[in-house]
Amino acid sequence: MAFSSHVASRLEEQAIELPSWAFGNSGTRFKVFGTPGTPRDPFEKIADAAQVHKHTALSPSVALHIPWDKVDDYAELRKHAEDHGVALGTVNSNTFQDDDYKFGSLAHRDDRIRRKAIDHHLECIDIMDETGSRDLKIWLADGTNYAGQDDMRGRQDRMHESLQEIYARIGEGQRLVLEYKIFEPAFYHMDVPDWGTSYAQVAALGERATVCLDTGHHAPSTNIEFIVMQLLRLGKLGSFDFNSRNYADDDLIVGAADPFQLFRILVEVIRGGGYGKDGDTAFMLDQCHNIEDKIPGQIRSVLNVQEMTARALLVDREALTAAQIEGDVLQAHGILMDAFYTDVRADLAAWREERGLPADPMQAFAESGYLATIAQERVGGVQAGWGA
Ligand code: LRH
Ligand code: MN
Repeated sequence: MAFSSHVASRLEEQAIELPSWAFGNSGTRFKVFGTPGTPRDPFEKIADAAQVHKHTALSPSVALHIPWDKVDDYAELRKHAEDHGVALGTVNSNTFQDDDYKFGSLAHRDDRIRRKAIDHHLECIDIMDETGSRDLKIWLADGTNYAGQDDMRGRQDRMHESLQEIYARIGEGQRLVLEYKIFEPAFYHMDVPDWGTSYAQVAALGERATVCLDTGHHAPSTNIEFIVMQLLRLGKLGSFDFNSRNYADDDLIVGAADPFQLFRILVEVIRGGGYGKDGDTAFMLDQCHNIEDKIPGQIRSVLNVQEMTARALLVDREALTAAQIEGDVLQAHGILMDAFYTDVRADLAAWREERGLPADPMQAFAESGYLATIAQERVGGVQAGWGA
């Protein structure tokens, strides 16, 4: 049974931004593995990201991370992206790899350190003006490791002041998205540990400030779709960092560890008006392919999001609402599970072919020989990574 025209057209509204850093080398504290053909600069990262969009039409933009993607000429980088059929997306700041930020950045006690961190964010907004990016994404490693190490209240107040100065520079058509994370690299408290803190901080800034929800940044067994519902209800779910995890911030392929959770999250995104062309919630991947090939890893990821989106779009909302009003617990639950258990893979393959896309993008990319080509061409130089 093919998709209804409604579902088929809703699927065309999907756009999942790719993280430039997923195409570079990444790993753990134990080892960062290299791979033949790994990009050496942002231009090669964007060329690789464009391969994902070429085979899926799902990922029209690439997020940058500063300074990992620093270049002399952002207009040239923007043109390069456009020549490859993609756009430059979210600009991610980085105040987690400089010795000065050992005890924090925007929340730091020292005026000089806070000044430095604020100026880095103002530089990121200058870059957004050149790349045409909408979102400045701020994730702070700020926090403490031991109780009593610092005054948590004072840190919140200093962070607020710093964010206010950054927010004042956010221009027309631009947004600030503040990402939260429950722990790591701080192991006692993070200054933005949860959605409530991020919401409190962005609500105090203004309407162009929103929350970023990274699916790997919660305590185990957190009902993430409840947070999605609430942030959409409050009009503050600015963006997702999609990935999956079994234990902590594993940054694995989205949907790999818990496809049902991804489905439940997308059901709430659609129900809350955050999906598609009318939604205001950006979808981004934030993943690291430590051992698997990176481009196929990203293709698999966007296909996983597409597949669970298709299933979520199949939820019979009318019947579900009727069962909920009835208080028919098992009927209501059953209706949601029917959609989740609907195998949409063949319909998606047909949907792709109808739009001139390969029915099986993973196979099409494998047969393209692109990986062998870049492994051959990209000899010498330094493979890109987190530069930690
Ligand atoms: C922090 C984080 C953040 C990025 C980084 C690459 O864990 O999720 O979004 O800056 O990963
Ligand atoms: Mn993230």
